[in-house]
Amino acid sequence: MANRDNAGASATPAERKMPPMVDVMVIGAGFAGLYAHYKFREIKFTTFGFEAAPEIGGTWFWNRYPGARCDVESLDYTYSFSPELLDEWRWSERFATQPEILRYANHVADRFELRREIAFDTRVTSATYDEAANQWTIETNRGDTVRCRYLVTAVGCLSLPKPPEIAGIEDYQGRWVQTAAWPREPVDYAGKRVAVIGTGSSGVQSIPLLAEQAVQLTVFQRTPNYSVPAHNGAVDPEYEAQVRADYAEHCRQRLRTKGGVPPRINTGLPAMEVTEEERRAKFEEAWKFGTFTLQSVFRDITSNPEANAAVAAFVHGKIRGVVKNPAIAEKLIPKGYPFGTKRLCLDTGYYATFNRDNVELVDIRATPIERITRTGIKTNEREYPVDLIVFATGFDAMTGPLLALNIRGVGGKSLNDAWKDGPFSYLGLTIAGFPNLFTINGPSSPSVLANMLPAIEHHVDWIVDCISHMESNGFDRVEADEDAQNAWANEVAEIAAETLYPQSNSWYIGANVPGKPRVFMAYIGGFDRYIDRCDEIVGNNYAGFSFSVSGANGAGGLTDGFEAMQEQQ
Ligand code: NA7
Repeated sequence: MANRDNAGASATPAERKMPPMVDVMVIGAGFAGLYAHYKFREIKFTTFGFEAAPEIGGTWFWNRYPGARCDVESLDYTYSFSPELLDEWRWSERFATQPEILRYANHVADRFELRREIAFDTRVTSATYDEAANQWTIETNRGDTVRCRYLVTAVGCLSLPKPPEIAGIEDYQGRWVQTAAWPREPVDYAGKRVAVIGTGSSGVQSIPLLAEQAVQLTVFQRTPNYSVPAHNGAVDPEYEAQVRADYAEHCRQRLRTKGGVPPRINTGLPAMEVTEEERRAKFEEAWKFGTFTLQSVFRDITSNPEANAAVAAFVHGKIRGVVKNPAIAEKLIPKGYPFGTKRLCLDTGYYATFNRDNVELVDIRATPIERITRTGIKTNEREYPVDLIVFATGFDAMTGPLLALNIRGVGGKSLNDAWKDGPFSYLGLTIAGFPNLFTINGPSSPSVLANMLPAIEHHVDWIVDCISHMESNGFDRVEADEDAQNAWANEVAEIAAETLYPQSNSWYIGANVPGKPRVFMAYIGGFDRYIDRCDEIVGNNYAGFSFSVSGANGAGGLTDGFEAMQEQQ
């Protein structure tokens, strides 16, 4: 298993040329962290960053399992901040693979020299606000202590994998791996008996490839997921030419959409207002096109139970059409929750994989796993001997990575206490009681429901504008008001309640992690509407935020010190 906690590295903070103080500390060096460094450098702020992985890439560094790909089309999974970057980067596939996305991240880091202020192999162990100094102190597992005026988290939404939760793992004599921490050296599964636990996106993407080489693949399914064919292939040259004719405008259009991706097939109609024949034709068109279109081809798929049932029945028919054994097909058909309310998967040959002789599906709701033994997996029915267990069991999503930072705000209050009943945040960007802390793609922003790249750019731009506004008005402390935060939490919950999403036991609502509060954690009103709300609040003189002058001093001197140190290097 890849080591997600590289505590063994030996250089001391002094040897590592750690700055004692910077303007902005950025935690994480995925797409969000990289852009934050770029943007703060543009306004001449000093930044420094810690990253637990040995390289940049965030989620795209860790999730290197077979078949790992983006489920947003490559031409849209791009930064828009640099026209030159848009021009020069060419994607090879409609949905990019993990290695290609990691190459893109590295290209961006090289092109804009973004590695310079990042310490890798370093995990943040605490972040504490010092009210007297109006500074944050960040500590790491390598003994570093760095202070900063502003703290920006860029830790990702799906970056804290759930531990294997099944009894007996310590007894197992074979090898086990997690999709979310797939080893860098090749994992040999050819000719082996392989088990996969979990059938979310990571399971759905890896299962067809594992099945091709394993002598026997056993899939342990707790909840069947809806998956639609990706129809991956080379980037369509005609579509690419159309996008590239005015790429910047295409990117601007992303900001005016519900999901951060300009829709290609969208009737804009309620599904039940057309005839059954027309509805079916549109579902077929969306199915053939791929992407998340089936979810948005009619405007009420995720809000009207009747519309949702219609699309669910359509997909059930597709699964029955592909899977030859009717009993297996029935096991694979999602039932009991609305279509699309657990994250939809995009696949290449997923359902057809269950027609293979070397693939077996175990429904662990019918025959629960009792434990892992020395040699395999034991359900209440029988034991399955396996050489390799792949845990594709997902993440403590959205709040997990933030809570793991051990953040303490005003009066030493911990974020874990503040969020014991669920994540409370204003706009998903700031948290009452935690001044000068900004959370990129934090809970209660669109985050996982929007295309990550434009969502990141929007948040980083917002944060930089907010801090620039403070600086130019002589303030050095910003904090969300508790009332505004509560009102925002209500707004987010009310919008979610208008949809079918809260009905399913998804990670959006924390249901996949035992004991996690059941709160819908993303703003589901649409990326476009969210941007409008942010603009409205800024236009209204940052309504709901308190700006102040802390009276603390000393920050500038130390910051200047780091600048001098950087010049010497
Ligand atoms: P997901 O979507 O959370 O899927 C995890 C899967 O593992 C899902 O089928 C879970 O069943 C199953 N699971 C989780 N815990 C257990 C235990 N303890 N026992 C058995 N099965 C379990 O994670 P992914 O990594 O696939 O995808 C995450 C996102 O990454 C994805 O949506 C894309 O946005 C990219 P459950 O459904 O909870 O019953």
